[in-house]
Amino acid sequence: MTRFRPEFTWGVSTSAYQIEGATAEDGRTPSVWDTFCRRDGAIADSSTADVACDHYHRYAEDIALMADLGIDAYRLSTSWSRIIPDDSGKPNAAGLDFYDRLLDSVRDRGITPVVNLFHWDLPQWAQDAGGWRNRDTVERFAEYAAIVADRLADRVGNWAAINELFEHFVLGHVTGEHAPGLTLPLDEAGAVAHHLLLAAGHATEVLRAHGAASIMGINSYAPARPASDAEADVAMARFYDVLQNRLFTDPQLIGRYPEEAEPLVTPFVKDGDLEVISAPLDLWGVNYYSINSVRAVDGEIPLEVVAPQGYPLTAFDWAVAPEGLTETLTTLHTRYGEKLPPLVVSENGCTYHDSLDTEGRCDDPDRVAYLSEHLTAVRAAIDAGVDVRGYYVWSLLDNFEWAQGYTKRFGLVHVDYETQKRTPKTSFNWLRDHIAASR
Ligand code: IFM
Repeated sequence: MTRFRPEFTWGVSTSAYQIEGATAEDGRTPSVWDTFCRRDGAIADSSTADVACDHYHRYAEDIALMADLGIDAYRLSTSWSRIIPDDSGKPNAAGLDFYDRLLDSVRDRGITPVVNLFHWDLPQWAQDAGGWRNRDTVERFAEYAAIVADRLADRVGNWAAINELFEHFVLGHVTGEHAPGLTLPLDEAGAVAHHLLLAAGHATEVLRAHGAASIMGINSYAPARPASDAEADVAMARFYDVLQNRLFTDPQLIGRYPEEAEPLVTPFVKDGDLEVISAPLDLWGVNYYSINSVRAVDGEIPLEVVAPQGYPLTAFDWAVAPEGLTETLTTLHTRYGEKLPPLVVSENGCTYHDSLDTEGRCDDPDRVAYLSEHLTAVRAAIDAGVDVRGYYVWSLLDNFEWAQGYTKRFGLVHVDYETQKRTPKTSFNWLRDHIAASR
């Protein structure tokens, strides 16, 4: 068993759109994902998240599972269009009431809520006004942050503004694989990147003004390896490394864009923006799943990310490479030095073809191995001098995995989407014992 200090934070992460369901209840209006799901061919199994895990109605059962798991903290996201259903900016009382009940229930179980304000579900009304290409969306986001903070700040242990800016930027606005499904040329998409960062910075100011106890940034990281020794592959791997691992992190932590990315974003930067973007944070969240292999290709997008050779793969064809987590944590530590806040692994997990056996059990030994190896990788980084304060599994429940619909299961708990029955997997019991033993 990998040992951690008793004050190490154990948690799970989820997001509103992936689990809540109730997309048309109590005044919520569509987000870009509700619209995108209705586009032909957008979602692998043509599903929607209209019901998802029905967490909106079953949250008490899900929080009971968290309590059984023995976690310290629960990272969730709030749905912007549930809280602000239209462009009048007027808050929806029923939407806020839901998060009130949710946070109270989390607290009642002795678990600290970690609230993330944006996990990719932009209200459709904001998209109709230009979405993240439009600088005004930054102001709308700050207004939303103020409304949420006003209502919930007294119960939130730790805040985040935006989850995984890189994925939302690239999948949603460059490759079009995610909502809002745009395929903008990189230089136009630069506006999206800059406005996401600016929105996170403004929201941080707003949260501070509301007395937020602790705020973290969250990005996803993956070491980028060239697919071959060919010069073009090496150059593209280097460029992809800048896009994923530095484009969003450099401005947040050191207040400037990486030189290689300046042509993309400079046209959109105004005086004072970088000061807002680099507002000090208390923690830095690292979402880690895998390493990437990158090769150069001809085409508008001159690179392709492929599964690295020689590694076991998850059901997503992502390489199981725990050493990449140690590398990510130690690289952040050396690259940003004293500018780097203490780290938490804010997402880590895997998807396999999990199913129930005839006895109704869900045995997932591959996930147990994955989690165990990645915890050892975190420990290795700590032993190398990196300040890592916590580890959150993605995710508590099997859920709506974006463009993959329900075909990918990331949960510690199996969800039967027909009946909504929750069945803790072997990995759930393994992690519960692991957490208990490390207290
Ligand atoms: O499900 C996603 C989550 O929404 C963001 N990080 C990666 C997870 C797995 O793909």
